[in-house]
Amino acid sequence: MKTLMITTLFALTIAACSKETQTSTPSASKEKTYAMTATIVSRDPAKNTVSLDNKEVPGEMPAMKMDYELRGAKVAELPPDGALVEVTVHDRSGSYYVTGVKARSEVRR
Ligand SMILES: [Cu+2]
Repeated sequence: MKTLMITTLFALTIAACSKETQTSTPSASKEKTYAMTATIVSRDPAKNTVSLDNKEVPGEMPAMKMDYELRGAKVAELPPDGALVEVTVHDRSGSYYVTGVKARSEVRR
């Protein structure tokens, strides 16, 4: 039952992002990358995924909470949960993963 719930939740978050990307030209093999500022919500060391609560990236990703696979590093090595970070999002036609997670000092404006 828990698996079903997680799967459903995952499908919903993907759908939310897909809505944004469907308007752009579909290109199955192209990978798009962009920087995103987010707060680390939680992590799953077994799957090496990290849940991020991100700020809006205009034209790419509305502000939302979403799970991402982390590549090139272990989630256990990331800054603690609650930390503000800057990540590189890799978007392969609606399939997402992140790299280059760096702690970011608060920017006051
Ligand atoms: Cu998203």
